[in-house]
Amino acid sequence: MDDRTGPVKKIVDAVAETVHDDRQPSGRVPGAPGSRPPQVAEPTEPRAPLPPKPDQQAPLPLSPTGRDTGAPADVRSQSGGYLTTAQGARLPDSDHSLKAGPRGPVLLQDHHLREKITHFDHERIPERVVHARGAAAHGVFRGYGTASAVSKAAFLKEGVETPLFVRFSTVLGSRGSADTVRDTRGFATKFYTTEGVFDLVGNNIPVFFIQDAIKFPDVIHAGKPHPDREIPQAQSAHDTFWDFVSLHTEATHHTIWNMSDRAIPRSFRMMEGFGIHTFRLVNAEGAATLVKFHWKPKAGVHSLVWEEAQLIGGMDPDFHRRDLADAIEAGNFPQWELGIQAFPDTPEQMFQGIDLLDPTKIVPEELAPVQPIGLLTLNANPVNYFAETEQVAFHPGHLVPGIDITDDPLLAGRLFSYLDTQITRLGGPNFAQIPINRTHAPVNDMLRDGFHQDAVHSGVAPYKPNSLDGGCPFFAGPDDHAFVEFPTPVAASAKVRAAPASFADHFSQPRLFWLSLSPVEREHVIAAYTFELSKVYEQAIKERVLTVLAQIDDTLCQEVAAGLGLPAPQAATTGRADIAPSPALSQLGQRWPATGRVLGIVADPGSDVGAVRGIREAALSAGLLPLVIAPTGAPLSDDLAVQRTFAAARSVEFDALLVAAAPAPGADDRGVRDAKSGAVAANRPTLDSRVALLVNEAYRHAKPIAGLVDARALWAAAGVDPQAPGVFSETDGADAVAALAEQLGTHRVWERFPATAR
Ligand code: HDE
Repeated sequence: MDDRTGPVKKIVDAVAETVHDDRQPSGRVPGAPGSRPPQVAEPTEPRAPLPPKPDQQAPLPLSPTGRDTGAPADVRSQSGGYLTTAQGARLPDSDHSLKAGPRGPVLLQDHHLREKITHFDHERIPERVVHARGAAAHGVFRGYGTASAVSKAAFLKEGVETPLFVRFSTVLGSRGSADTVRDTRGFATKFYTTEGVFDLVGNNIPVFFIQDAIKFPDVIHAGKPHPDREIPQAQSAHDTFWDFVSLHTEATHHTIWNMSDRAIPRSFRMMEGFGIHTFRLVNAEGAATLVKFHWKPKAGVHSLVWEEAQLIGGMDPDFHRRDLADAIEAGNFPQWELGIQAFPDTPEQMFQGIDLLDPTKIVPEELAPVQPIGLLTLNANPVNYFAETEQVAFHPGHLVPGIDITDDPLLAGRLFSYLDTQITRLGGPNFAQIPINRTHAPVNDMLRDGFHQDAVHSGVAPYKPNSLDGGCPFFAGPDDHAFVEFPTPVAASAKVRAAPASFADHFSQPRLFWLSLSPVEREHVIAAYTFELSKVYEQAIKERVLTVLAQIDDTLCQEVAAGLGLPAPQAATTGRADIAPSPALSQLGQRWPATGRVLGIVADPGSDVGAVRGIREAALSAGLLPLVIAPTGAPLSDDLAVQRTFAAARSVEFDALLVAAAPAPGADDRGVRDAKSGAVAANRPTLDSRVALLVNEAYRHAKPIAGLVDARALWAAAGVDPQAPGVFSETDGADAVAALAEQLGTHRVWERFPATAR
């Protein structure tokens, strides 16, 4: 079978064209709401609907049964220049109900009113019971061929390009909650392969809270808001969460990851992804290999600091989805390598003493290196959030030949849950026919009828065996790309409700994680536990969590206890395993490209416009996204627009700052107008206090900052030590940009605030 035929080839080519297409005129700021700017006056002439923006892509116009329709890409969008009813009848007015005279009453015969209101009444569908808040993008996966020895999956072959759709999410919050809460992130990928859809439904943390799916309702009920007052939203910092995880200690490993910087990512683009469960790959010869899947971001793994995450929650609750969409619109396509850790498929399903069926355990990369098998590029934003991001339906049971499951008891429950939940969420059993869910492989499934049936099946014999339809459809053999379950031997046993003995170790891997972190990262873990437990009301729960922490590490336990003002329980050192750290678990210690990072350039009307223009250009050539921050929105010159005003800007939006001027207080730099105008203004009446706050925050958040000569007056007002690491005083704008870009390779300047001895 040709790996790239029909619709798949079409979308891959389209995607390849967009990858190489310079859609983003250099220097354009992402975020335009439409493909053409509006005019000031209300338009008077009808015209056809505008096309999507160049960075956007709709699901391919395939038939519900996977056929290439040859239709234009926007075939499903609205058409015509006149307002119509749902039946296509043109309407003369949609501003007034039909009334018996201008003063009423309103007439029941107003079919347009009834249609409009009835449809509106039913616009919402149930949000996902978990992972309700998400953002997604289209992209392409290119196989390296390196997995072909272990898997016969067609999409993993060398050079094969497969369209895909990725949805990132938080777990606990409702659909409207903030992006930057402390939580696990979902990382779900739908590959539209030639052999059917393959869904890799993973998270950004490599372990899970529970070992058995039967506990999922428990952990989620504990993490969701309290059922009486429905607070707190999208957070684990409350009694029920800590009550559960301190009693059900298999949650300890996932919990310590949640208390680490991993739970407050800087961007979806800067997260690792993990399949968590061990999967079973099967090659062309029928041999099996156990594997764990990893996504490694090309941009590196970076996080926010907690104060930033909290500020952003209020300032820009859409921070992560905006970041993803903006990056794609600006042509900074996020990329991840897919990799596998491979293990022999032995009857014990253990690797170096680690139970591969236990989803609360990792295998350190130092023991089993992650081997790259392909590259994911996200290169197009969805055209419509509801149609695509909301309606996409993932399912770990969407597998293709060459990728099979193991007996991980957590995975077993998921294989039931995901199909079941879509029936409520998407209103019936035909959700696979929704455009974003349509497979790109031919479908002849004999599933019939049901709500929202979009296919028009022909023939009279949707049953097997039949003769009326010539016995069709036929069963496929392995040589015809059939998905044949791997004949895993099942050990003779008795029915039990029990876990294997190896699942009982709940603390050695949380300790492994703790020991593998750098001192700065450990400080953050201590702070996170202390913060969360300070929000817990019941003393007994805090004390119980401390007994769990005592099993992980003495310093961790003692520091958190000190922060809570409680005595640290006796350390439980007996049985604490002698553990070698895994450096791969730390986010620090490597350099990464700075592409796509946001640079704030502070300027004012008195700034040397040529210098600011030079800074912008240098930043764009370094792959950064430069945003000019000035007292008002008035352009600094004809060709130098302002993207942020002092009143609207906050440091959390920027990865680095370049201060090109020391602006005098703006007309609105008054506490009565803007509370950000604080005490600094009184001390330094010649400087705008919002800019001082901007710089001070960036400094505290360990971000690189640079100042040109004129700007240095700001350092003292902003509480910046000019000698501190990552503070650059340059005379030349391009040099300043180069220094900042270089420093962004390690993301933050932690050397500015050395961690105490841990
Ligand atoms: Fe999920 N999970 N999950 N989960 N999960 C859902 O499916 C469930 C688990 C994950 O962007 C739901 O369509 C059970 C592990 C992601 O649409 C639901 C168990 C991992 C997403 C469901 C787990 C995940 C979901 C809710 C315990 C990482 C979002 C709506 C056995 C490997 C996908 C939906 C998206 C979504 C059930 C555990 C990841 C209810 C029962 C482990 C990324 O079916």
